[in-house]
Amino acid sequence: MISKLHYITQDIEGASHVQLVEDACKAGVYWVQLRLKNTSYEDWKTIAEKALAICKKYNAKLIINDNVALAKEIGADGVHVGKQDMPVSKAKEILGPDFIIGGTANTFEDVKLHAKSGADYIGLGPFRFTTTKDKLSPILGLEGYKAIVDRCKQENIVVPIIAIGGITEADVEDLSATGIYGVAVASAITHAENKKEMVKKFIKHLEYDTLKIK
Ligand code: TZP
Ligand code: MG
Repeated sequence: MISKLHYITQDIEGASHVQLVEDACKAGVYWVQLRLKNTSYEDWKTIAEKALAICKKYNAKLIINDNVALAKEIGADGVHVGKQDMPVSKAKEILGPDFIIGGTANTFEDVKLHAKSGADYIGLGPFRFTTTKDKLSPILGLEGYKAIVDRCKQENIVVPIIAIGGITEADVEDLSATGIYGVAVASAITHAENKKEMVKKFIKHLEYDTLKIK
């Protein structure tokens, strides 16, 4: 099952990606995307292996951003491919049916292509401006989500859509009303004063009845 709350790691002063993974899992997140930039394969592997051990301990899924080879080598739960990365179809060819594959989308056409290629979920965004990601695609806002989700309904596209980009817990109710399945956040959890409370708020808004909050 695809989680309704995805946590994405990010570069920050004072905490490593591994630490952020542990914090998020402790706070009650069950789905973590490890998103490293400008890191060598070997360094990324060291970090990813630690992150995977933590996720296993907490029964959380670990998704590797961009790096299909690494996801395969360490036996992560899945991979997330961006618009400039390997296509979902190619990632599927390499990883086979046992890995979760997510793809980034900004338009209905992107969503349709990923759905056709067999993506397990689609990260659709950005919702609003964020400094967490460089080279942002055009901002969608609530109207953008509504229009894309409506077209998905018309064309029977049922892949879970995860909203992303500058999302705070205060946005989740409105976003959910557009018909999206869940949300992916970095800053809102990374910089929360009390991560556990923040995760609880997200989960509450997402009506996350299937997950137990520790
Ligand atoms: N893709 C689109 S926006 C984004 C990514 C990875 C960053 C999400 O981080 P934040 O801090 O929740 O805006
Ligand atoms: Mg990418």
